[in-house]
Amino acid sequence: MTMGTALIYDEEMTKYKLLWVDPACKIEVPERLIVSYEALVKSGLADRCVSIPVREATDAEILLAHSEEYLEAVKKTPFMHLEDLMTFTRKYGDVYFHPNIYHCAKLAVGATLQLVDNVMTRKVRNGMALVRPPGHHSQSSAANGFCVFNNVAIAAQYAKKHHGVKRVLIVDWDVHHGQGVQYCFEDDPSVLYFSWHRYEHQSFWPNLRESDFDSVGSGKGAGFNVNVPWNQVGMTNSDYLAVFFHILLPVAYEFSPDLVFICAGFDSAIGDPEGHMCATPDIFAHLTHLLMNLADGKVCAVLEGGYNLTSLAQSVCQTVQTLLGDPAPHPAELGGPCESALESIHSARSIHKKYWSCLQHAAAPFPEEPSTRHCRLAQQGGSQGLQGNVGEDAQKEEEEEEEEKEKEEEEIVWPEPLQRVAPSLHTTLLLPDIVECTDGCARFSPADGPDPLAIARLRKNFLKESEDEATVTLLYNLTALVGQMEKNEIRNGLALVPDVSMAATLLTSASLSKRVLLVWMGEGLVPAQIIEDEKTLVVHINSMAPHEAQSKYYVPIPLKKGCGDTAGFMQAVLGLLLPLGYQYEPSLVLLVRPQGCQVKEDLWQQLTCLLQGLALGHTLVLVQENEMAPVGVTASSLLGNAAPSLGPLDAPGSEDVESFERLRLRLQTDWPLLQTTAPEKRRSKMDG
Ligand code: X5A
Ligand code: ZN
Repeated sequence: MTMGTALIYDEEMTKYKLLWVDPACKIEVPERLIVSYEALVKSGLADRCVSIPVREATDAEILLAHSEEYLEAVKKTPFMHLEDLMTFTRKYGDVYFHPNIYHCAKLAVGATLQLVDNVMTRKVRNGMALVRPPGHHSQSSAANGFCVFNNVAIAAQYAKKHHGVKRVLIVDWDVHHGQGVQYCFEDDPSVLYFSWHRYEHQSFWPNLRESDFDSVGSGKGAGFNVNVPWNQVGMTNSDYLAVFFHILLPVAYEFSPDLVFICAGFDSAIGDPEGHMCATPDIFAHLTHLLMNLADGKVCAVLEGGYNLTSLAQSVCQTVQTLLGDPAPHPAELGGPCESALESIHSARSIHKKYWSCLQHAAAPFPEEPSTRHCRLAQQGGSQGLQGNVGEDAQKEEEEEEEEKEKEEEEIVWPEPLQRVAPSLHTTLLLPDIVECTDGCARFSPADGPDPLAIARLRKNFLKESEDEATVTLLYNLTALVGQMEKNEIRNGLALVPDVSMAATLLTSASLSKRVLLVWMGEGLVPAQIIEDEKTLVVHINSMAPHEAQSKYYVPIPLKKGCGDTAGFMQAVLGLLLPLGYQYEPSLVLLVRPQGCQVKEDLWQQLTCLLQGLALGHTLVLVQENEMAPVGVTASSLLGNAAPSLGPLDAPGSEDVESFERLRLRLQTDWPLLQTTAPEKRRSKMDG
């Protein structure tokens, strides 16, 4: 298996720029690409990727998403002089042409197609194309928003046509609505388009009614267009994660794509002059990670926007480093989503509940008539047309205003993302001698050999006199393994133990780890000695007989049909376990598989893979010794191989979902990332 990460870039795409004054377009500069690529080189990430050359897209390829008239018109631009370029540009919104942009636009599409070819033929697992011009605003017959050809839309059509891809997911995390992509696939159920975007009740560019949450697609494509409009600026890491946990991921898993595109615009990051959002660059590591177990790991990230050069370069690095498989530090300040984000989440969930079984139990839409919320159209000066026909005074004034704005933006600072060091030991296995070690893993042995003092302490504090030498050694080794994880010398591990209860009790009792997220699988009881408190959050999946504790650190998740209920299981993992885990911020994840645990292999792999977004990837899997079957697949997941696709999901058992929702109600005050809806909105005019 040669499963690397592709990086597709060519300096040629830096060779066009704005040739006249246009405040709306001046942020789209060649440096965007230069700094992004340089940051990848400087950090050593570029070297770790498989570098793949760009090519020009053919006419036939461009015509997959554009009209012949439009292509023919753009073809003439390399021969135009300034005046004609300006005139041509004026036909479209917030875009500019340059004699070399047609060439670059063909390379941008070609780069994206190269990425698709290499991912689909498994030459690489995933990859990123660093391109200019961006694509998601361009339409069948129109350039728009710095975009000439719709790179991702063309690539999605191409993947269907040339690689037999049946279902494509496009995740557009750029801060603008990729209306061009929406239009292209509006009635197409084979392409699921998800976009969040700054909207502010239609007052933000491109000011389209159809960017709101109630544009769900049409005809056969109804339900396959998911818009999450942001009605305020300043959205944070929590807001982004909440949308992933409660809208995008459940829908994406139910859809089960064969290929995932990311319209990877980074104007949704802090410091961006367009977005005015507050999510930090490291959030893109987690957003990327959360998508990497869809479609067997086939993820193609394609650059769209991003106009703060510092934020952009950092965000690009975070994305690529995650595609490469490095662990990500915990995102800062996960306080929970804001009220406005919760309203958006609520609206999107309720309008989509009739299309997606995973949202069936979403609350009803807000009572107000949605149409009353679209009347505030912006006074967006200077965003249409060119500066040329504006009087000189007005132009000066605008420039001064712009300068002022820029000064304000300069003051936005945020800490540089932490270095992400991958421990030298990735996956260690603690296995009885007779069990063979999986390729790519190392058998664990304590760094400095067994420490007699520590062993004596272990005997005295934890064990009954009766325990045999082998048990003592094993338990000692487990503590040593966890110790090395805490020091970041080892990333993760798997231990086959004769008594998972004893091992889990030891590892949560000793003050080894600061905070343990204990995920207990199956119907058996969590050992009574394990105390749920701020040092141990217990999530028991498929607890049919939970104990009474109402602690915020004890979360019993029932599954009536057992762990064989794929849809119910994923609903619990995406909507409860992950938000809890992200908010809890563990330093270690203990995933316990006791005897007789019925969980299906592919679900177990999804769970193992997804949990590695937590605790810097420090996961220790404890498997009851006679359950030997899952060692190989667990090790593979721990090594960072993508979990296999689950296929389209059915509806989760409705009794289970009802108990999930009761659980959410009980826990969401303590764990705000669990919220899926805004606190009761104040009564409107009706009561005077
Ligand atoms: C790709 C992208 C933004 C256009 C903004 C125009 N375009 N006001 O981010
Ligand atoms: Zn954008």
